[in-house]
Amino acid sequence: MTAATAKRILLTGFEPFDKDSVNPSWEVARALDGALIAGGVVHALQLPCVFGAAMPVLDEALAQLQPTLIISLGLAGGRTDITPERVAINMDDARIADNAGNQPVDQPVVREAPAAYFSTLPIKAMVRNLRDAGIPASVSNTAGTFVCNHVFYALMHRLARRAGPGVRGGFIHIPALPQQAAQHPGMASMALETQVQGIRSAIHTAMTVQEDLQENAGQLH
Ligand code: PCA
Repeated sequence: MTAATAKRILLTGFEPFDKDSVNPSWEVARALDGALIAGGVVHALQLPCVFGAAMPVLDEALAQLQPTLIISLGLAGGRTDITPERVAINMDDARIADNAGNQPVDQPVVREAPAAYFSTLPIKAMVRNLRDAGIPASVSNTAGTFVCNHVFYALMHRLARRAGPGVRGGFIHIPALPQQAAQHPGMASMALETQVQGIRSAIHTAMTVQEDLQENAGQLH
């Protein structure tokens, strides 16, 4: 298997937002750029943290690359675990302004479209394999209502309508880096090296596991 014959994996991360100088989602994506994982080659793409501007960038990459696997990464400051997201909702409701000053309230991501889409990644198998590798992980049942959920929803809407068979996609939120947590005493963090190892494992799982595990990952609230 060479890079020329490999399947294409699109891995996106976001630019820094909310006055941060770094976003681990982009640091992880670019660390894996060019990696060959389970017969696929990773193409890293940075997305602007701007409602309305992120999707055109992703759409262009989808059209050019025709990837068979798309995983978008985003920072969830305060989370302890690598968290594959279960569901994207058709709702933009921004608690803070995005990088262009937009702060939509209760706007649909896509007008007259379904309320939600489920990830088509094997999220439970990903979590199981991450834990087995000694990396904290759990399924998340909400990607929030900011730019990450916006991109996740729009991606799943695109895939539901146009993707060929076998094209899968979804979203994974990741914790802050130690250098970020150092500015917010008490905040959880995970070293970049561990995050990169974790996302490499998650990609490997997505490339190799067709049927997700039937394991309990429910939450009471
Ligand atoms: N996290 C934000 C947007 C960009 C990012 O990395 C979010 O969770 O919506």
